[in-house]
Amino acid sequence: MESIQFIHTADLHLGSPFIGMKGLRKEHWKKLKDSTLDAFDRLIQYALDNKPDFVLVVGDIYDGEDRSIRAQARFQRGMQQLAEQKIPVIVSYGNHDHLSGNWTRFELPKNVHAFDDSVSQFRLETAGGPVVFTGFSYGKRHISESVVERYPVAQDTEAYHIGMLHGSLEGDSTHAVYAPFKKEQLLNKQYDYWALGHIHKRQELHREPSIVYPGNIQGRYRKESGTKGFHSVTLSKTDTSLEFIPTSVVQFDQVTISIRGMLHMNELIDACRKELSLLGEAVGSAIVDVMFTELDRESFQLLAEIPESELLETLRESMDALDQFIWIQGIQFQQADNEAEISTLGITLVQTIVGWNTEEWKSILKDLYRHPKSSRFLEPLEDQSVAELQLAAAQKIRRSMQAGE
Ligand SMILES: [Mn+2]
Repeated sequence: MESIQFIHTADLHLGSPFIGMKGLRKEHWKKLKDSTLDAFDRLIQYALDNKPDFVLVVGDIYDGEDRSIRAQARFQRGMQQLAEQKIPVIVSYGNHDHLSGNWTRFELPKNVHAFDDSVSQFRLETAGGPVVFTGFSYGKRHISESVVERYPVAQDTEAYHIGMLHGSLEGDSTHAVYAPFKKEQLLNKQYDYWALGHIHKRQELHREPSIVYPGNIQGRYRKESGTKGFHSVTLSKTDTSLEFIPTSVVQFDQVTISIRGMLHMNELIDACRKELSLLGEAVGSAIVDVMFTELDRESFQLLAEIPESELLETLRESMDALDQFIWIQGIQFQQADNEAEISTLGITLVQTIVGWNTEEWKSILKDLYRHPKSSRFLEPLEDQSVAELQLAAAQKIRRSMQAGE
């Protein structure tokens, strides 16, 4: 038996609304708004150019249960293009595009096999040999029970066995836990490859056999940073090779810039512009958080009288002169190690904020989260974002309450 070649993608989140990003310039906003759809087109173009044996899409094709028709039309068109080249597609739907959602339906072409809501198998003959896929689609939004036990152990050793599973590793609480599994449970099935979805960060949980999250194809906010894409996989009975193919149209990222000893604003602006245009050359369009580090006495004096919002707007305007889409989303400051003293009131404030636990943050923010209009737009308040909030608040206080200023 030779080898098979296929595309493994997941979490396309077509039609993501990019809530909270509306300060962007008009043309940049359009590019960001269409970025999930355009990243998907890059994937389709790669498939048309490279003609894999098949394409796997492991859940969350759409961002919302309502599946915008624009996103569906784009997906439909991509599937049609693959159909014309006789490239099969195997789809399982995830928590974001489960089968009970309320949406206008499109009929997908015959090259697409979509799993229904019970675990089942689908067999495909390819030039490299027969392949048996096992998977299921989410029938509803939340599947908190383990589903993997319903996957049969591989029997036919002549065929390649591929498991498709949209879910999370048991004990991984960084994302909502869906269809939890243990690595050993997957390995016990004797499959040749596990194509996972749900976690948006690209990672390989195991090799021989490979258990893989390809991550999403386009970042949606600052936490989904770095280049995003899918995997092109070559699988034989003895070997697996993964090639990462980038697709992201706009990259979320963080840049650190030292401002030690800076006395003049033009130095700071120049340093910022230089770093960001380098990033732009490397990755194309980007939305960045800038962390100014090594804030010392000189640079502190430079910044002391300037409201942060004005500094941010000035930096954004200075980036407009560049012929690139680089949007500064936010700025932060980190002090030099020999941190200047802050006033006693400042210390008390910082200690109070740092002392709040997640429950206290939730109680402080409860009115906002319970508000019928605002709550729809808020991400759940997780421990990690609480830590980020605490850090940002403490930095702001430190910066504006230094002793003797
Ligand atoms: Mn997802």
